[in-house]
Amino acid sequence: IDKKIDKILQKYPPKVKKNRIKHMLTKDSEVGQEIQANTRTIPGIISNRGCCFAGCKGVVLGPLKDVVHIVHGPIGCSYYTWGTRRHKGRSEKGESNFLSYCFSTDMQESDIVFGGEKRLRQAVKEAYEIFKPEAITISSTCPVGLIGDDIHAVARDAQAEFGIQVMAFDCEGYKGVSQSAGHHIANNVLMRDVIGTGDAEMKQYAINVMGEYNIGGDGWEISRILGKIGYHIVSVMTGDGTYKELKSAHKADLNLVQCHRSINYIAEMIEIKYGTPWLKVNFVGIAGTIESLRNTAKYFGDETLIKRTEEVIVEELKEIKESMEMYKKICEGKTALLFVGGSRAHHYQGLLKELGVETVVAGYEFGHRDDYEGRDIIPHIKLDADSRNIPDLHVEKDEKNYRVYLSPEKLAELKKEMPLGQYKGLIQEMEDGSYVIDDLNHFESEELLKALKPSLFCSGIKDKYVAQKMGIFSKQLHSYDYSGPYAGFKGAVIFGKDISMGMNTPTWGFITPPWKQDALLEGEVIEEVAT
Ligand code: CFM
Ligand code: HCA
Repeated sequence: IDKKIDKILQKYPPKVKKNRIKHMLTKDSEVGQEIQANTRTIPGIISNRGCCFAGCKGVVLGPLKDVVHIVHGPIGCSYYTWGTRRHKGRSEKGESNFLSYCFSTDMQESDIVFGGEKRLRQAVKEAYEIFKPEAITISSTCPVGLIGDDIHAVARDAQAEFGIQVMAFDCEGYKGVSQSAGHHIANNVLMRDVIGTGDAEMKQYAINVMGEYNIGGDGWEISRILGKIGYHIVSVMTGDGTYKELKSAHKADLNLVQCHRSINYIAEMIEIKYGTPWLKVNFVGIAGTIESLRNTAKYFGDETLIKRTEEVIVEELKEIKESMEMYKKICEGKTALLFVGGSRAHHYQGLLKELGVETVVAGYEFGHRDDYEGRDIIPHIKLDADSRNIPDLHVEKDEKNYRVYLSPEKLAELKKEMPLGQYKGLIQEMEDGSYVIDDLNHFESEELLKALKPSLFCSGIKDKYVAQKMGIFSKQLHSYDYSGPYAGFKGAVIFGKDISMGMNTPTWGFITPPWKQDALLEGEVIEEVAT
């Protein structure tokens, strides 16, 4: 690790330094590099990570719009995440959309002491009677695991009584080391209980778009392009998605994987059980979008589809060319620090490069080593107690529904040309000399901002304002600061516009951080006199 980073680490006690240094590297393409990831955050350190419940209910399940998602827990777990992730959903006339609601059992002290099952049964009953959803999910928060409410028994009984699927998720916040555990738990139940239960009619070029959550409308822009080319989108997992569509996802001819971290379990399991291969795509950035579209068309191998893809690319590029050139002129030469959950710190690097912005630091909150180093290292990842806690779902070939779209020979040939069943990870994208840092914390973020003075800090709500008070523009790459879409062709222009405005506003020059002006606390210590 180089001097700048070492200086930051000097402030730590030796044991902490020894731990943190394993989560950092300076990119050097001459050597194979390893990074530690998906391990516990050191107690006492404030990092940006969320919890297992957030990854399960908030990330993977939440966007399914025709489902009522009941949170079994105290109200805060629901309320503080109610709509903040901005996974948008809209429905045609007559379809249900419960996304704007917040369903919680609102556990009180007496439920914690005497048990909350009765309250949960009542909540499921009310939700069914009032909303008549396609399905209901029940997600556990921390106290539920501690007091031992049997959410599975409640789900079973409700399913028998109401005749709709009721699924229970053991995603107590404290499980695992981050949101990532929750993704896995959600993936397992959706694979076991939903995917494979439907029999929808398939059209030509049937695909699923996986790991796309329609934040700020990204999924809509991606679907617009894929639809224009002529793909039949069977399901989106899970942005603006439905339970109804998910049931037939096993019948698609190809799975596109946008966010590898959150959905790779389903992608892998579908391939084993039903034979459908998955292709790693990235629809953020123009080059990424074009490459993803070309690979998808090539998989199907149909000349008309390949030709149509090229036509759409030309048409779309024509529309955005001028604006992208203009924003590039404004952004050229700037630098960025990216710190997001498990995929965007990788996905946004291409788009930033297209706008002339160099990524000097990038890292994930909770990505695993394969998200950094590529899937080839998966067999070498050491399992620790925390990962062992998250059950793997074992699936086998479904003889009746297993289909082979391409011959094994053709598939092997294509694998040499495109990331089919493969992900190369974030590190390979980085320039030599740039830093990769896992599970960055607030102290390190502030020190890095001071040392590197980037023009752009791409992160989330927890640290955005610290950067801005230092005079550095911060763009939330989670919620997009209420803007978007940023994916696809049209999204690239919106992103270019947003960061051009943000970095160049004269405001930053007028800011003096409050802690440089005044002492944070004022007053004098006096002896209290009893009256
Ligand atoms: Fe995947 Fe996501 Fe991300 Fe993620 Fe998330 Fe998110 Fe994210 Mo926030 S699924 S890993 S758990 S791309 S909610 S839509 S923005 S941390 S980088
Ligand atoms: C989560 C959701 C989050 C938080 C974003 C942030 C999101 O992890 O529970 O910290 O700004 O994208 O909404 O990642």
